[in-house]
Amino acid sequence: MKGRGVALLTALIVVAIATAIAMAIFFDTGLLLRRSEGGLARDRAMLLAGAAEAAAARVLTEDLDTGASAIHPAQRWSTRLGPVEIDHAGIVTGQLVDLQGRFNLNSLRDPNGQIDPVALELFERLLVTLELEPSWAPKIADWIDADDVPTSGGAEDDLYSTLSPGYRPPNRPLTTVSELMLLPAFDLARYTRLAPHVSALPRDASINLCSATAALLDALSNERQWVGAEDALARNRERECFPRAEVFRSGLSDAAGYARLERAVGLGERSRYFQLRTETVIGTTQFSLYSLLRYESTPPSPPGIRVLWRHTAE
Ligand SMILES: [Ca+2]
Repeated sequence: MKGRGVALLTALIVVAIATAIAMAIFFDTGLLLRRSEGGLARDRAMLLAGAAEAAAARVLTEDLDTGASAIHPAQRWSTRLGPVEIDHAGIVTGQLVDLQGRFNLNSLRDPNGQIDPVALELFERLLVTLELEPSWAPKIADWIDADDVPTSGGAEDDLYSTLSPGYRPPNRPLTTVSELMLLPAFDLARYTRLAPHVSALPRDASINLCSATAALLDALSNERQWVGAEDALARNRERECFPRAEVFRSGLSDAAGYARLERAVGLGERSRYFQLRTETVIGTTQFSLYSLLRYESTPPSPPGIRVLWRHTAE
């Protein structure tokens, strides 16, 4: 009887081991299938996003080639693309945003890599308008200016190297706004509030007043007029550029201040940097892609749109 008991136990153990191996193979195969499906869906999403980029580039080129004196959100480029359902592929939606309607964080750095005091003051006013601490302005300016010498209220190597783990500020222009999340204590709530009003563009990107956010217009004029009245601002923009640069300038009490801002950050009515946000749904999977587009018109090349980068986060 004892021998039969051992044989039974051995048989049970063998069955248990075989079951465990079968389960492991089944699980691994399932995982591999899911991974392959995910990879395929991602590839398909990238193809659809590429198609959305081509469509957006065509609309933008047509709008910008007309030689219109102003680029504004009442034009066709601002209309949402889709949602378009493509058989056996997925659903794609695209939205262009004029990035020159935001404060360019890289304008905090002058052509020599030093902090521009006029841009710094404007950024402080923008933070206050958004009910964020203005003390972030010198910290962000030090993050991107060329030197390692902290400005008043700023922070350089001396702070970041004492953190655990320690790191160093890049001392170069930002490539994405999300880099701000690397600043200690600059949390998601602050980022979410600030991000729609700022961009990370080359220094030649001036502010387009026709698409400037309400908070940016108020920071520029140093008056509280449009924050809280966003609907009225949108209504003024239903047909044409608003405010026209000349009207905005003449409405300010400080004409010299306008000239200083114009020199520091550039003020105008045209744009050539746009963000395309593409949302793609494939089965149950959703992808977001952010493409930075620049309109280029340098003869003898024909005018057109260049994609400068693509990111999965803003
Ligand atoms: Ca620095």
